[in-house]
Amino acid sequence: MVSFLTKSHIAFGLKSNISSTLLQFPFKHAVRMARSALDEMSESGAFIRTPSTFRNLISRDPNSSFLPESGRYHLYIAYACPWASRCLAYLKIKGLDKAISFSVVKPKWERTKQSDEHMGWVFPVSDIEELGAEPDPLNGAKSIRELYELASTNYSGKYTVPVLWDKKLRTIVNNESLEIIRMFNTEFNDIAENAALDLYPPHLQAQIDEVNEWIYDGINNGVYKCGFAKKQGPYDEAVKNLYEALDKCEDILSKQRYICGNTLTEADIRLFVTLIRFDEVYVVHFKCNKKLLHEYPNLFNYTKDIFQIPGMSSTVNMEHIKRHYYGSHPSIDPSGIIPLGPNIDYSSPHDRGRFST
Ligand SMILES: N[C@@H](CCC(=O)N[C@@H](CS)C(=O)NCC(=O)O)C(=O)O
Repeated sequence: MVSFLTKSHIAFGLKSNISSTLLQFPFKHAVRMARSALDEMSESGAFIRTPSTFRNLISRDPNSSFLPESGRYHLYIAYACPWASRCLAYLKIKGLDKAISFSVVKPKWERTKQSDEHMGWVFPVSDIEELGAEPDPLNGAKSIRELYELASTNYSGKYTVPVLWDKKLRTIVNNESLEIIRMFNTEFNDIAENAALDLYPPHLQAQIDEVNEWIYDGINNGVYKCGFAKKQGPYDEAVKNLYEALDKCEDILSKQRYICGNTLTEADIRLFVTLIRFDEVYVVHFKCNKKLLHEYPNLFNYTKDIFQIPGMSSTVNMEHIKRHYYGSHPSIDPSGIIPLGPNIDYSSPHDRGRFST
């Protein structure tokens, strides 16, 4: 049975381990949630992210409804989105891009229907309309919203990317990047070209979980809390937490190559997707300008190091990233003007080879 997470199950779902039993709930179940990130606001003016809804797990367990078959799944992403980009990064570095296809939406949000005002991710109508994006090859959908509506007739949450789509059952398997990357890490190892790479090895799991928690809160989601705060108090608090977390990373990275030691892990991929957007977008658009990334010697060189892992640079499309953020949030940037700089070259040499791996 496919699972569809309801509000009352969200707390459990977020705490549950990826390998735990599938959440078994009626598929066609309505959820009342925010329609867009711009609605995710508490009364105090703080940004509060809504949990993801489709939480099925692909598993090698023969009883699973979602077996890890080559050619069965499709990943819908936006290059702009850090959460979607971490899934794409896994596709590339695990060598899964022949087994799992992917497609990219247009960077700038547009109206998803003529009949209402919702703005969101849409597909170009042809291969030449938008460099780096393509029409939906599977369902001919005009928007990511349409995919959610195909998967559930009464869905009322946000229409987010990433979306992991099952071509066989014609539904959304999962729309939570944290779970998607864990599945990519372990469940496809019979077909992954780089099966030996384990980004969540058992002996580091406790450490990865621990750093993920404060990096998510302070940095990954922290930049959004800075940018979408509607009042000075929540902004001040978010920016303080952000820079405490960045300073902590800088300190860790002054002693070792990666965030959990001298081995690349999930924690690095999760941190990277925010760092690569920092100076180009978050500094200006989300008011994270107390200190720039390239002013942190270790964090800056670390970002280049991860960027230069084979396959990673292809997951970073800075043109899409900038056009999305500066063009899609009129409540914080009504002009939509894209700042010119700073155009940092992350492929230039770094100094991280000074640590043994
Ligand atoms: N928890 C989700 C978050 C995904 C998410 O927030 N995606 C954003 C783009 S960065 C989105 O699609 N937003 C659409 C909207 O807010 O309407 C995940 O990590 O997969």
